[in-house]
Amino acid sequence: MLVRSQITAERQRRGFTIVELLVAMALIGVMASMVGMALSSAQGDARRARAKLQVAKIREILLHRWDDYMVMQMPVNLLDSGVPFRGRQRASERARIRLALLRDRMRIEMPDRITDLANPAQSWPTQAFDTGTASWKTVTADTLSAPLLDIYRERVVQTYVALGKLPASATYADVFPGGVDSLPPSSSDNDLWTREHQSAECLYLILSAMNFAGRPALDAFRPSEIADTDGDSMPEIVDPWGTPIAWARWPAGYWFEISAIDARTDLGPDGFDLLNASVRYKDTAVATKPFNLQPLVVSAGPDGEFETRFINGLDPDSQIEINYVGASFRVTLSGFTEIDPYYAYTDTTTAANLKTKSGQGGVGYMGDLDGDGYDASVDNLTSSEL
Ligand SMILES: [Ca+2]
Ligand SMILES: [Ca+2]
Ligand SMILES: [Ca+2]
Ligand SMILES: [Ca+2]
Repeated sequence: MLVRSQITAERQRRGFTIVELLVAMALIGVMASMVGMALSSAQGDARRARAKLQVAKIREILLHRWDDYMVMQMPVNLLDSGVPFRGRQRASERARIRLALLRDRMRIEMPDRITDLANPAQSWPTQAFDTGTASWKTVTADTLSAPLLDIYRERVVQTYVALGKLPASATYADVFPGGVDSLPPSSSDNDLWTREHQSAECLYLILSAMNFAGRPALDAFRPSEIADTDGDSMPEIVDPWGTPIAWARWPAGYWFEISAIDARTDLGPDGFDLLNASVRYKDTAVATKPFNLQPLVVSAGPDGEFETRFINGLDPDSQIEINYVGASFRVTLSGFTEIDPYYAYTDTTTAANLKTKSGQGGVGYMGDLDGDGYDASVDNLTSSEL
């Protein structure tokens, strides 16, 4: 019979063989990597949850303003040389002019690109059909007042004045010395505002001039969530992976992409145009009728890439950017012209085109835009999926 001390001595003498040691080390390695994977996936989950929360918060703040526009009065003035407009179509013509003014006001007050801020309220030389005289008449709409535009512009100018990049006497035009169309994409060749991340920078501007739940909207974000990632001194809200959170005011292309969706049926009619007064209804050549659009807020996700059309204002493929007041981006009929939230670059005359490759010009379109075989938008977090 072995006594306890003999067993202990036997064990001590044996020690570990090389094989045992190697197995133990391999096991420790596997366990360590399992713990590491669990930790990093927990970290990834936590980041996704945080990004979701940010996107939801921004969406809620934007929708708060969005809803105000539904009932907002517009200075519609249906007069023809001082003679009141007559005829049954009076209501729908009024609604059409109101829609044009309303969209212009939304463009200015909820900018998602620099051109929205660079172009002031437009005058809308319009015509309206008077059934009383059975003729088109030139009508006038009063000039839109958009006080927020001045606030945004002043903030941009003061940012650069404070940094000594512009003189104290500078005006908004000085931010674009070569004109807004020649704005450089990145800050390597410009020390003022740049196109890169412009939608995120516009989003920050909007939030900076807004109250939400009785407090400045920016109070809803921690200082660590605000950064200037592209070095042009215009801040952005950044997601947990350090990428600016982008947004699109009229993301019609987001819905064109999803072929299973018939936007008009599934999203309902344009909530701002209850009388179906838009030019798109009148023009039989335009198949895509307006549907209900809500703002789209997007985090690029863990890969930091959007692959979303125009969301950065930088189109990697064609370097063309939608300027909503530009003549070629509007819909026009019988001299009546309106801003077109449903604009897509190529042939927009059939709904089918908007859902295929040729329709990828729609704002908010997500997919493999750079054609490298990988769709970097699949891990994006968007407000439409909340
Ligand atoms: Ca920028
Ligand atoms: Ca910036
Ligand atoms: Ca992505
Ligand atoms: Ca790609």
